[in-house]
Amino acid sequence: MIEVEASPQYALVLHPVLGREGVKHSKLKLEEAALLTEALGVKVRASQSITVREIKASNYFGSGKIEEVSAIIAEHDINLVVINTALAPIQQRNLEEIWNTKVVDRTGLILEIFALRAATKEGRLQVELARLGYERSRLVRTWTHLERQRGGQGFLAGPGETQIESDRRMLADKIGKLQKDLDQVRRTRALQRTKRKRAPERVVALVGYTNAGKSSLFNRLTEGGVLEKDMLFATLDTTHRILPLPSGQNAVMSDTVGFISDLPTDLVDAFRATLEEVKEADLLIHVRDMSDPLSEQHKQDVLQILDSIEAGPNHDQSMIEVLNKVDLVSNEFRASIIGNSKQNQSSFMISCTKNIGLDTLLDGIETELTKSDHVVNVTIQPKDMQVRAWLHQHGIVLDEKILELGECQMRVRLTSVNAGKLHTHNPQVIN
Ligand SMILES: Nc1nc2c(ncn2[C@@H]2O[C@H](COP(=O)(O)OP(=O)(O)OP(=O)(O)O)[C@@H](O)[C@H]2O)c(=O)[nH]1
Ligand SMILES: [Mg+2]
Repeated sequence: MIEVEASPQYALVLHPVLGREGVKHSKLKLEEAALLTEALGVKVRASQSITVREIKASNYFGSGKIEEVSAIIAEHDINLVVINTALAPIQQRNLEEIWNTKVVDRTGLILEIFALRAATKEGRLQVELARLGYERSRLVRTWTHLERQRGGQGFLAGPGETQIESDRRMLADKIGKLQKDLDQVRRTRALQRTKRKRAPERVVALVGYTNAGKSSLFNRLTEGGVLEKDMLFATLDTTHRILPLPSGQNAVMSDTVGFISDLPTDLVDAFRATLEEVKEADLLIHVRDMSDPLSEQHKQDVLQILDSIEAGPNHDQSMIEVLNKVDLVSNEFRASIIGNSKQNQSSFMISCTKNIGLDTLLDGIETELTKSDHVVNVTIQPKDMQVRAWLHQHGIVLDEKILELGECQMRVRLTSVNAGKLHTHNPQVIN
């Protein structure tokens, strides 16, 4: 059998600089776009920031810039141009025609990466739904002038698939069916979540910008087994593992998809169910990459996304900040971080690779989780045994003894909400 090699993808990455974006900032954003492109398994042949004085409705760039880019495309055999902004469908299509290459904007790029990474059924359905939502606005697009370059179900796939999608009604049907499948998968997930909620273990969810080190921390603190890689969006699907706490008790930790600035709304919507988990966690751990020059801006991006899903400190959810990768920062910078974190008790400096600060962080997690807990001593009469079952379900039983007459004595750790419920509904059992 003769194997036909797919033609290689050589990408040109462009970061449009509008207004007064600083040189340093645009350089970093360009680097991020190049990393995103590489996360697709595409080779970046050239990359550059490109000043845009006025956005043109039809082609985005003015004719001079378009010619400059044409020259780069010819010089480097480029067959994919990534433009690090959101393009209107018409702009994208016109540029594809002028340059005779594929053109992908930032949203398309992120969706494509998600399509590649999604491994679970829910993940795949969510990405597919987001992709169709994005494609719906681009139905007029024609791919026929572009040869098929890669298989798979992503955007860079060939014309066969997109031709089908050019039928609006079929697309609507497809979206409807996907939505139904997704609802089914989500019902199962909600059920699992309810089960987890009923379990006494608290849930600690890792959140943060992509590549901050969430999975690395997850693997250090739990049995792990999650992929940690220097690649944007290495993790897409959520994983749960037992998190052993210093006192010997257990919590559950979840590792999930990372955030990025300008996360496409279609994607945030599609991943709402995954993000629900974040929202319902007892504690969030915001992992930050302190070696990243845009760390502060990424922090703001993460807080904003959390806000948009009604999670995080602005929504009464406890959160710890973890300053990761301190092994990579200068001594001066580290000293300044220490200075700042002294003022902020819920901030921990760590390095996953050098094993720095992990024990202190674990203590901090336990303290935060049990901060508002109440330890209650109870004696339950045989007629009240349903209270015993409730306590086992909702609390952490620290000690339990059955007395001769069948009474049950217990010492139980309860969240303040559950302690309140016990006081209201079964005050007779409290010693
Ligand atoms: N030097 C250094 N590298 C680290 C540290 N923690 C994580 N890394 C590296 O950073 C890269 C990204 O780590 P991950 O744990 O995959 O990051 P993530 O936040 O899960 O990223 P996504 O799943 O892609 O959102 C990997 O190459 C890690 O080895 C650290 O403390 N120091
Ligand atoms: Mg990860």
